[in-house]
Amino acid sequence: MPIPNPLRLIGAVGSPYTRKMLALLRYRRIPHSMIWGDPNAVLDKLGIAKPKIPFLPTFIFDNEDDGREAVCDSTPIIKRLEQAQPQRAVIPEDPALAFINFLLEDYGDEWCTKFMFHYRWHFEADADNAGTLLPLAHDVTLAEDQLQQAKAFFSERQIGRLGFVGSNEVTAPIIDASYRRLLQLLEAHFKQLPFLLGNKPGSGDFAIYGQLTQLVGFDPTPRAIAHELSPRTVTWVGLMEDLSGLEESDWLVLESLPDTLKDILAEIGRTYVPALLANAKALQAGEKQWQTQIDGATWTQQSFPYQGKCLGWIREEYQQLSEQDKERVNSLLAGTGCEALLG
Ligand SMILES: N[C@@H](CCC(=O)N[C@@H](CS)C(=O)NCC(=O)O)C(=O)O
Repeated sequence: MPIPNPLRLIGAVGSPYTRKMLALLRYRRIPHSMIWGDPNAVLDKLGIAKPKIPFLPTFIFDNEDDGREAVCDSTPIIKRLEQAQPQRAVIPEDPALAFINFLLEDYGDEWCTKFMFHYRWHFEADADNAGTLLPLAHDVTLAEDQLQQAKAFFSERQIGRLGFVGSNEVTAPIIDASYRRLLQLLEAHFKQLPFLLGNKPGSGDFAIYGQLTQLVGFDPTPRAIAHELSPRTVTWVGLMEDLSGLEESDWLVLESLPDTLKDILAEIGRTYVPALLANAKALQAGEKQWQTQIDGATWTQQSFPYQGKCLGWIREEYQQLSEQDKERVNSLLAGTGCEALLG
């Protein structure tokens, strides 16, 4: 099916996945129409059936029977857009490089979001900021008493969800250290290259960018840390927002990626990989909770079926590679800790 013109999406400024996709559409020059709002309300108004959980962002595509369908989940949507429009792709043609990009995208979506959610609701100053700004993003004219009501309702619900991402008193220092390391690694990387894999962005850049829009631009604690540790990342987040004018350029070949990218992969291996593996093991055993050593401390959190699927998708992507491409991936991942994902 061709991409509707314009492609409508419903989302919020305080939603990292909305920002990921909006920047991606701009870079890809896909005509779009951004609807700021609650997908439930907007879809009801448009008379379009709702997905099981209408996440932010929700996209509206055409379906086979001449109707409209509401679709969520940014990663498969990115693939769908690549198939429909090959120009200005965000998935590399080289399958081995595409696999590394996929891993970076998954890390951005699933691990960096822990930074985002943790800092937003763990400390009082951040929770106070988000509690006020998020309801206003739905309606900037909201009356003061309604704003206070919405703030109380929303903050309580979100703080209650901290456990879903594994944020608690024990994991707080691990999350903080992991965020700071990523910023330092990105600072070093951006001295070499303007994007993760070369001179143009891949979907992995957009995933990490999406989370960083919030960490750098919305929540005060992680914003101060980013400004302290990585001026290049802060600037990159500003640039990523609109790359519609970036000239067509290239990714590097996998074998010539700088060590700074390998260091980022080693960070993924140090934190996200043990979490993915422990989560999958718990799901298999039917356990509702898991705990494992991450970065020298004990991480405890609820099992999360979606991340079980993420591990399955990473393995599927790897299995689809030719033997030669597997070898190329293996040699890049050797010693990073990410190789534990593959088999
Ligand atoms: N895997 C999804 C995640 C999207 C997502 O989690 N969106 C959040 C907001 S940023 C959401 O809608 N959460 C449900 C809620 O807040 O009720 C994607 O990549 O699009």
